[in-house]
Amino acid sequence: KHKFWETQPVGQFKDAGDTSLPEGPIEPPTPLSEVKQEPYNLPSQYEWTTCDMDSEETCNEVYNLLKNNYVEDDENMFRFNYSKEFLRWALRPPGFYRGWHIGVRAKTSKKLVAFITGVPARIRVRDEVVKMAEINFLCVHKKLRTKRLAPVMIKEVTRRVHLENIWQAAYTAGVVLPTPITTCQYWHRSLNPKKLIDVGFSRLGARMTMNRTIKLYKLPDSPATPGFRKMEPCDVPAVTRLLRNYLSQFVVAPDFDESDVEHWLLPTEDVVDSYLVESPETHEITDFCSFYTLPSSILGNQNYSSLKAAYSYYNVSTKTPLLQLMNDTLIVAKQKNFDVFNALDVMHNESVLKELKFGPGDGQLHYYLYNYRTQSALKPSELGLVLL
Ligand code: YNC
Ligand code: MG
Repeated sequence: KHKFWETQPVGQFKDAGDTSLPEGPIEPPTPLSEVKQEPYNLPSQYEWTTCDMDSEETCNEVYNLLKNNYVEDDENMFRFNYSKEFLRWALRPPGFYRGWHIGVRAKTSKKLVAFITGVPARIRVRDEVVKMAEINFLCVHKKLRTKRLAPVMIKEVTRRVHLENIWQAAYTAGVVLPTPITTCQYWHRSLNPKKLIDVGFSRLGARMTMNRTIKLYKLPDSPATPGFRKMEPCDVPAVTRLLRNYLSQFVVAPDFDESDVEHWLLPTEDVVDSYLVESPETHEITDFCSFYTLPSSILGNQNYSSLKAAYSYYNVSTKTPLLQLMNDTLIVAKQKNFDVFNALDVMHNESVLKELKFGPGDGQLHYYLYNYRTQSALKPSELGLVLL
């Protein structure tokens, strides 16, 4: 059934529920001298290219490939439209490897036709901090689908990760592969219900009018929590402490240091937004929330071409109840003109989603580890990792 994935060191469906298998690496590392030194072979019309995301021209090519060929919803109404600034942020974290930004070009036209990326991360699984690659942006041009190009790209990124002496990876996908560590659901909170209904993202509820719907989703003009403010560079040490302490309770979570927090969580315009609560009395930083900006193209609508979506990222509540913190997050997202706020049922999110008027989406997001077995599947609430 999975001709490629059956050959890979991932949890296999036939082993599901076998508790005799130990948690940890499925295969041991091999000596670096035994890692294949040459790239895998592509069909003869194509060639490998390393995509330099510092180059405006290359970044444009990647942007356009993804804009036209990346992930769509099941009904092909929307397609992710990651911005160039977002791609630069996502692909250039501390210690990134340029060689992990892998493209495929047509040899004659030099047109970019496929892409896959990795970035380095330290991810903790229970008590073990493991160096991993986070794999993302796997994309094959629509005209080249189902030709088994994806397995070659996955093998090539794996080879380049191995050359850096890294043997594990984390990734998410909307499709079921062998074998998810957990399966999460997206929830959506309407901020601009009229537009969402007009473009077919949501439907008017039973016995609801447009005016009642608009009223239902109305939010206050400004956040309610005293001391709620945007994160600044001087907050990096305090936010790192707060976040590290919070993430320590989850089975799988990133092991963030200050340079990671600076990169992943300091606000970057139209890419990532972070807010915190600074106690007006003690000036202690007690709570934190963040979201990233990922618009979708609206395919074939007369009136609208883009859906402005915010995605919940990392949130920490120690003093302000999570419900109030997330409500303030919705308020700033509304102020910034987002149409919808999305969140997965990871960490403690599930406990507040319904009350905040999120509705469950269709389509699930499966989380995977490469060459690392977990004893059993996790609950989404045991997962402390958000991938982009
Ligand atoms: C997928 N999303 O099952 P089997 S998510 C992984 N992730 O293999 P072909 C996938 N594998 O089942 P196509 C996958 N989708 O026969 C399909 N596959 O064993 C597997 N879509 O290859 C599939 N982006 O080339 C099958 O299929 C084999 O032409 C079939 O290409 C697939 O970024 C794709 O959804 C997804 O652009 C490129 O459909 C194409 O259809 C496409 O014949 C729209 O491939 C965009 C889209 C995926 C977003 C993502 C995470 C990717 C993770 C990849 C795995 C990483 C492993 C770890 C590597 C480092 C290890 C170290 C150390
Ligand atoms: Mg293909």
